[in-house]
Amino acid sequence: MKLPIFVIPLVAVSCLLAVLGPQFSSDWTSFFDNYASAWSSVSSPSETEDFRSNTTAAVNDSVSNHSVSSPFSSSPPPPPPPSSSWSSSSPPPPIDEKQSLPQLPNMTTVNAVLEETAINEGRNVSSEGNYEPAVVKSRKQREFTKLEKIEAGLRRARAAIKEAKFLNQTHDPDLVPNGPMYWNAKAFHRSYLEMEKELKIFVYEEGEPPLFHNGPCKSIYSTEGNFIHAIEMDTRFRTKDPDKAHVFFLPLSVAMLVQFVYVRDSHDFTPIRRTVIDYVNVIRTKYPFWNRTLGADHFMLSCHDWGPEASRSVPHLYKNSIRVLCNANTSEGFNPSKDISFPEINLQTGFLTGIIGGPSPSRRPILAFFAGGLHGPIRPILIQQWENQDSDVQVHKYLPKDVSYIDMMRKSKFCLCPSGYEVASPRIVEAIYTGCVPVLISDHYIPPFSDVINWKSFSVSVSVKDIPNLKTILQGISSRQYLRMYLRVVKVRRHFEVHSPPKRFDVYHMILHSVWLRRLNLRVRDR
Ligand SMILES: *[C@@H]1O[C@H](CO)[C@@H](O)[C@H](O)[C@H]1NC(C)=O
Ligand SMILES: *[C@@H]1O[C@H](CO)[C@@H](O)[C@H](O)[C@H]1NC(C)=O
Ligand SMILES: *[C@@H]1O[C@H](CO)[C@@H](O)[C@H](O)[C@H]1NC(C)=O
Ligand SMILES: *[C@@H]1O[C@H](CO)[C@@H](O)[C@H](O)[C@H]1NC(C)=O
Ligand SMILES: *[C@@H]1O[C@H](CO)[C@@H](O)[C@H](O)[C@H]1NC(C)=O
Ligand SMILES: *[C@@H]1O[C@H](CO)[C@@H](O)[C@H](O)[C@H]1NC(C)=O
Ligand SMILES: *[C@@H]1O[C@H](CO)[C@@H](O)[C@H](O)[C@H]1NC(C)=O
Ligand SMILES: *[C@H]1O[C@H](CO)[C@@H](O)[C@H](O)[C@H]1NC(C)=O
Repeated sequence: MKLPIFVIPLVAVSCLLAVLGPQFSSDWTSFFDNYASAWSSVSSPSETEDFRSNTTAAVNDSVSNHSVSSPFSSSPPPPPPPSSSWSSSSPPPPIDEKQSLPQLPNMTTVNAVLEETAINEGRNVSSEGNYEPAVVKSRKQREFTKLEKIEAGLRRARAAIKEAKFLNQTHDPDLVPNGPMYWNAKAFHRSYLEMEKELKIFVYEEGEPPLFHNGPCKSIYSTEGNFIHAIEMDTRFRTKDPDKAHVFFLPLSVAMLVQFVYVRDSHDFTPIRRTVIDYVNVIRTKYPFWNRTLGADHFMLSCHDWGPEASRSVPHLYKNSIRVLCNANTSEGFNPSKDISFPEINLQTGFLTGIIGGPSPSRRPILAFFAGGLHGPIRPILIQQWENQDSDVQVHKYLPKDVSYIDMMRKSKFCLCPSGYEVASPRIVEAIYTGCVPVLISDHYIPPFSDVINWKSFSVSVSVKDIPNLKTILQGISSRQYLRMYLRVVKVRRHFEVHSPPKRFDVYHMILHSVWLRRLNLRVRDR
């Protein structure tokens, strides 16, 4: 089946409007509730290390019954996930192997942004080694100086970031980052300011809603729609001139592909795969930019469990492009030096109203709290060990109807965030919103913004084998240490907040910053 890609003018849309008309806008939640989507410690900080992201921790969390893990609703959980012929455990559908994958030059990690060589050079990327028609070459001649200008700006930015640690911090009316939550607060701040000065993103206009330029803004996948809408409306970072762009955004929504293209219960990924392939074919035929880097300065995003799978449709997209994914499972090809962990935020109403905030530690009588379905292999262990065992460690499958999930979080010092069916869990951000220190129980998970923030400073990682010792571990954290963590949770909260329009340092800008850092690691040149 060939799915046509229509080229139409961009429709400006906003998450807070009923974009799709009444039949969808009012039914988001129920759609996502009914749709059983799912088959789906960081090192101690060192003052001199920057943008560290060596995360040893992990969470293979997933949520098949998304409404269950969706604490903001008391709706009953949806049906169990279908078993799948192409789940993560089974091999992905065959991909087009016709084109070989030229190996990109050495990948500099984000960590290395501030290292000497990386600063000066970045990662060289060009399409060399790829057959290039002469026509394209002569056209590229014209772009050369524009690209050079862009690269010169990036070189200057790298130098400024590198220097930041020796300078006094710049005044900033909104936030002067500091504290152990940041691997290097000065470098982050400088990098953020450089991003504001430099970063330009080109959003391909090809494709039409609802599959493109659109995405869910409520539900568990809300970050997908919120980001897409925010960047479409962006006047600061978005450029209409692709020759001025540092990065190129493929505005497709995997959640929408699953809703509109995937045949429910078919277990057939082909329609989604074809749509992604067609889209990349359109943009790489029409524009010179994809071929120039084989996708390395292009990014896509998905909060849907199938995001990684969708990216596999096009080998260069999977291997070269920046993938912003909630399902940031390093065992499934998530590469923290080029990919970006996307926070999963369950916005039932589309707004933060009533979600943010919680009492001080002294008014949190419960030591630890969890409620949710028995998804994946970790939660059954947790439930078996702790359900109804101990009033300090409150572990529940489901809360009684009259008990508010969010209030339980507010009454708890620690919120347990165990894996479900896949790695990302909305609980982590919910804990941060409510001032509850997150406890990550996970494998192969890279938490969001690990390139900038040190999760170890405001969260606890507990391995699966230590689940029986949960209480001892948490009680072993002194009240002074707990207070520090709590205050840091409150401080990092702003980086996870969703605003419309976006505000500086909020989740939208943090994602842009992660994209910016990945781009700083590239040096694009023409032949
Ligand atoms: C983190 O990375 C640094 C440098 O790469 C290394 O020295 C340190 O041991 C790492 N820590 C962990 C916990 O892996
Ligand atoms: C992460 O990926 C590995 C490898 O595919 C898989 O075994 C594991 O279940 C995944 N984690 C989750 C939580 O899905
Ligand atoms: C790639 O990096 C490794 C380790 O940093 C280095 O040994 C190797 O020479 C590099 N390869 C190229 C082609 O630069
Ligand atoms: C990138 O290319 C330039 C010039 O072609 C070269 O001098 C530099 O060493 C390369 N950098 C890396 C990281 O490969
Ligand atoms: C940094 O601030 C201190 C005190 O405010 C001042 O003495 C010093 O000269 C400043 N350094 C730089 C490099 O601006
Ligand atoms: C990019 O390369 C593909 C073949 O790899 C080619 O079909 C396409 O026309 C190229 N795009 C441009 C704009 O030249
Ligand atoms: C997490 O991944 C590991 C390794 O792939 C696997 O053994 C474990 O069962 C997974 N846990 C969950 C909760 O999926
Ligand atoms: C998922 O939710 C539905 C209700 O929407 C419920 O009937 C079903 O039992 C739940 N499944 C699991 C595995 O929790």
